[in-house]
Amino acid sequence: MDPMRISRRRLLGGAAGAVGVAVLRRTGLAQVEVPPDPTKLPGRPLSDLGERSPFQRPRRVVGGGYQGASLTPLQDLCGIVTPADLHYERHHAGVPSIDPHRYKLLIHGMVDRPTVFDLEALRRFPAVSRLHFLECSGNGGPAYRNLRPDVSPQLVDGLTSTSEWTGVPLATLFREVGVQAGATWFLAEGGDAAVLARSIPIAKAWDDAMIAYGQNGEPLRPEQGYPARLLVPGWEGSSNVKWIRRIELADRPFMTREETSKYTDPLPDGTARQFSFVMDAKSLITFPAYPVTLPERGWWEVSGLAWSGRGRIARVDVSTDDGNTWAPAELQEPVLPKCHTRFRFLWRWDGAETLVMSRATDETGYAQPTLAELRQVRGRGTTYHFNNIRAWRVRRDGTVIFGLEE
Ligand SMILES: Nc1nc2c(c(=O)[nH]1)N[C@H]1C(S)=C(S)[C@@H](COP(=O)(O)O)O[C@H]1N2
Ligand SMILES: [Mo]
Repeated sequence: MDPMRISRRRLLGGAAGAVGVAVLRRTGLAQVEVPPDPTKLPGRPLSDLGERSPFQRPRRVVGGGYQGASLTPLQDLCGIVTPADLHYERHHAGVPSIDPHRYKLLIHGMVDRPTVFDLEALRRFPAVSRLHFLECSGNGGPAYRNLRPDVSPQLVDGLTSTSEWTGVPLATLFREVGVQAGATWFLAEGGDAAVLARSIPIAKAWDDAMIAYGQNGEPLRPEQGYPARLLVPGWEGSSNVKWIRRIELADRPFMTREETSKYTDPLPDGTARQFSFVMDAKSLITFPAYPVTLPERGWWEVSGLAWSGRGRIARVDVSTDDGNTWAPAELQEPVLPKCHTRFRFLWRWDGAETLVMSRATDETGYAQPTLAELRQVRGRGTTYHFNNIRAWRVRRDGTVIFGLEE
């Protein structure tokens, strides 16, 4: 056992925590073994490709209650960026293998100059790079269905990730082909076996949609749509069509499978919610969370992620007393629009059982609802957009489980 650990436990177990820490620093040093002389240890030689420390083995979880998905290990990440090899995946018929030299994107329909762009052509246009989250609208189903307490942040909400995306604004391509008057929607179609297709209002192209070919400083990963995908920042994952091969402009939506039988939600009043593009503000505490155990009472930093499809996160409030009182968490820079934002909150745990929760508010004033509030407007038949407040139950023995609600 680490002697530092023992002395810390013994000292902090005493009455005066602050004094304990001061004593720990001094006596701790005397007890710690001097580390081996590093000049005597041969280091690894240079390599042409880096890899993670063998002590770190973060992994996506394939499945985990979701179909055709692998989930980001949110609890293993720091900051806001998701390493590309841990970005969640969701696809309906596998990852196609596309030769970048044969890749083509056709833009046609209500345009003056129907055009086929190859990858080189796309890369010749002025590029933009932006950090944005991407989230599947089915994310958080376990939280909404409220089934079991032994779920990690990865299993609760692992269908969200943040990357720096590089590409050409769709507005640039639309100016190039000349959008005809009266065009209001476009179809985005993927080149995978699912031929996933979504209708997108043209306003999103004039706003911030892009054809992305870069992810965190390198070409897209195959799982993320290599060599190019549509990115519609802040909008539900399924509208960010990967392996994009065709865009057709029209004066109406196309009513594809993905916006009729799927990605449409029945509401309690018998109507359906369709084209629910925007991802509402949401937050998730990633520490402390199942399966960690807090080894002792005292000061802990609660940390997590907040995001909104409408813009920037304005504030995150944290409650450590079953939701009775809330206090603002610190937002860690950078706080970017439509991007994961890291929040931190210092908490002195007194050792009693309690629920720890976070509530995000975005710059439009929209605040994350409770499960009861969300259920009231969406009912129980819904299968998408679960942004209700999540809770972690910290028990007296320091174990943490997902806080199920009645
Ligand atoms: N062509 C194509 N695009 C697609 C999909 C797909 O199956 N095929 N899945 C969609 C869904 S449901 C989601 S949530 C996101 C997931 O993007 P990611 O795998 O890069 O995280 O891609 C969307 N784009
Ligand atoms: Mo999705």
